[in-house]
Amino acid sequence: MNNSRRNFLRRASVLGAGAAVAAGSKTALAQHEGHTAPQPQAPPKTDNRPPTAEGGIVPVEVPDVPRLPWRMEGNVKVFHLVPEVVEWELIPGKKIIGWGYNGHVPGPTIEINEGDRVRIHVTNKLPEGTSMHWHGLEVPPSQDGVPFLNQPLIEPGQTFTYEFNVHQNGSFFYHSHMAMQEMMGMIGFFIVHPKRPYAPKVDRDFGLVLQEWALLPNNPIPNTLAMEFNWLTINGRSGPHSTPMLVRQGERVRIRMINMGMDHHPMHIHGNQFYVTGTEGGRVPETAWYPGNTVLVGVAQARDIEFDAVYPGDWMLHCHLPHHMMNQMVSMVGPMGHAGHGSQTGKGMEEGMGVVTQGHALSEDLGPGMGRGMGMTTQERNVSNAVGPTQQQQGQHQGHGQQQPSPSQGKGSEVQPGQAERLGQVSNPDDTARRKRVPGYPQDMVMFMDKEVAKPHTYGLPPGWTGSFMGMMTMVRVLPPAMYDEIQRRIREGIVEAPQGQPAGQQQHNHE
Ligand SMILES: [Cu+2]
Repeated sequence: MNNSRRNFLRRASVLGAGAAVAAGSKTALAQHEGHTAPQPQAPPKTDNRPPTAEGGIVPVEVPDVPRLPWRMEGNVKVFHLVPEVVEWELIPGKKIIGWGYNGHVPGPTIEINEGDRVRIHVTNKLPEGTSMHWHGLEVPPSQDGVPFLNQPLIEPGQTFTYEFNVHQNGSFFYHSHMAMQEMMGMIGFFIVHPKRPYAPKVDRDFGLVLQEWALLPNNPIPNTLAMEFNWLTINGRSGPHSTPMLVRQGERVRIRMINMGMDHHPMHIHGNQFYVTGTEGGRVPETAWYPGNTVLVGVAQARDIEFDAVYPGDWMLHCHLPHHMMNQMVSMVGPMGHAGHGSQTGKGMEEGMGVVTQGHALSEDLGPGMGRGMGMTTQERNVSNAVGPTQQQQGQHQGHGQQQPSPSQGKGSEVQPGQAERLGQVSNPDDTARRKRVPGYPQDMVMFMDKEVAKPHTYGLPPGWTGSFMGMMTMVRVLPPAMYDEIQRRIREGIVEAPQGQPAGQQQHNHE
């Protein structure tokens, strides 16, 4: 799997180099079969150049996702999609096995022009049947991809070919039309550039695919039945591993977002206002644009936003559902770390998200834990923030009650003993025992991965920046020209350095 993925990547990068295109490409080799005479001047037979680098339209950048190569056959753009099992990393060290296309989740980006005729061969390498739906595109019923309604299933090993004209423009996507396969990751962008550029023109055009995954500890295969999701990704990666979008200060930016999952995502950008300029139905007339800094990208929807990047800075762009702003959340964060009293966490992760075999879900036997047990503790603490300590707790902590100041709390504390616990005022962070008695503790945790996720694109970020990036989070870096050029140089030369210098707040701000 890794190997084929690497091969795909290598091929993609070779193709990206332009001239040397045909050399390593199977498709190209196949095309040359039967040709005996050398064709040194022959133009590349496959291509993944942006289709419309001229005419004021910029190619779409989908961070961490390649563009699907294509070749011309007559006047038809020909693509080849391969549904298959894919292994990849959400963040360094967190591997997952999903289903995608051509070695990627989400699948490679199809990018064409309005008016193109496309032919898309789909070779199914999955162990079960699949089919392709071109979401939002007005195609003949025979090409619409609903199995049994419009076509037979594409069985394992089979190739099915779709062909249609595209008369629309906008942010569309392709996906498997098998519901559970969608939740294994089977989606990709299908971007159609307009014949005439939208006004005003943008300088940068980005694409973000929003997905979610339910992953039990030590299990790399997404639980597609789940209704709760603990890993949230943009273009297949969770924060802080998502590659930042780089913008030169003053550029006009478009960001296209599509969502295929069980939840809607309110996508919020910091420090900027944008207009919503497009939906899954295409361009929104300018008279209907409305400003915002948060746009709800519902399931099966596309939303395009545009703004002028005039404020230099590193601006977060993230889903604002609190549970979508973290990684690896396993049920309730707080009680997990507590040994002691409360209801049972469940017998172990095997039972988690599975079938209840002993009594009902809230019974003594299983408790509301439903498999939260991870070996650290067998019971949960009382989790309600609305009530005071239980009788049991009060009994255990005699001497810490409101009426009886404890010796430890007498030292310079202005807060009444007991009261502090309720208010969450723990003056000494090392007083672990006391912290644990504060209702609701702990909630948020922080993890730093500066080195692990360092890329040329992260150059200049403050040490520790990764502590605030989790789940469905990325950022738009609006960079002064010199810094922008320096990072572009580092990308070209492959220079990767972990952050250096002062942590945030201890350096000079570069904006007013
Ligand atoms: Cu979300």
